[in-house]
Amino acid sequence: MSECLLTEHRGPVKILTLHRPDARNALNTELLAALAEACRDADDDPATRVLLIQGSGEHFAAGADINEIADKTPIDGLTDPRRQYWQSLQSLRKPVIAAVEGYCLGGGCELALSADLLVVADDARLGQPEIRLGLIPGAGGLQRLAATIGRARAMRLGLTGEQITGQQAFDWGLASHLSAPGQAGAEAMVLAEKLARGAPLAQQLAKAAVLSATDDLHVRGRQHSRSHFEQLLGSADKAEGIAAFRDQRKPDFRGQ
Ligand code: CO8
Repeated sequence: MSECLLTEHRGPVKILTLHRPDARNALNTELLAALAEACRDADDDPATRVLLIQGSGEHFAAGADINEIADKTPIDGLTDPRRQYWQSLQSLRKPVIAAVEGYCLGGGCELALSADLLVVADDARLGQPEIRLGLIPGAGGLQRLAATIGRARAMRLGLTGEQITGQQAFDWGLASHLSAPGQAGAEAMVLAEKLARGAPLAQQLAKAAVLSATDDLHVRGRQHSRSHFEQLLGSADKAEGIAAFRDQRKPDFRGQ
């Protein structure tokens, strides 16, 4: 098992903790692979009733690993296993809860939005900052935002890359539960234990019913986004966006 992911069974709840604290738990391929495998196993394991995903330390996840993205080209999209990992993470039958503290950005926000229930600390910071790197979210983040908080707010987050607080995410209907700072994991655990006492088959079908009205409608849009994300990997703007992030300066985008 990867050192990037901590796993723990607490009765019927499987807790998966993203663990790259030095990189704000950025989702590199190793971490995504481990997470996808652990989630698939938990989904197939009759002893597990609920999955809980959280970040170690003070943050959930600051997105895909920018150092990996820096070297990716559009052609990598043909061989990159991450597409499959995301697919696995987004097709689980059992209830998934995400507990969000601190930064929850980019692919980290897409992961949190893929969860069925989202517990956010009121001072958490959520957003899709990919646009500032000359990219777009590649795992369905903008479709989910549009379906959840509407066109205007999805445009605002997608085009500006600005962050919102956990309180705003809750007020906008993006998060299902709000906690005090530092309490998201504990509150998510209480929720997970409650769900674990529920009827598994009915939960599975209730989840499927909600997804049929939200996510399932956007499958084609998500595939487009993934392809468009991969296209942008070859742009000069992406190289400039990542260079600017590393140099801690403002990017000079040229539309190339
Ligand atoms: N990738 C890799 N390393 C990161 C990332 C990241 N996303 N975020 C932070 N780090 C690293 C920093 O480089 C730094 O490393 P070091 O100490 O070695 O210099 C360390 O974590 C701490 O970061 P900061 O010093 O910047 O910490 P701050 O507390 O000042 O700021 C922030 C934290 C606000 C999170 C800041 O680091 C930041 O803006 N990070 C980038 C956020 C971002 O742009 N995320 C989007 C990435 S692109 C993406 O997610 C595309 C998803 C596509 C998914 C589908 C395709 C598979």
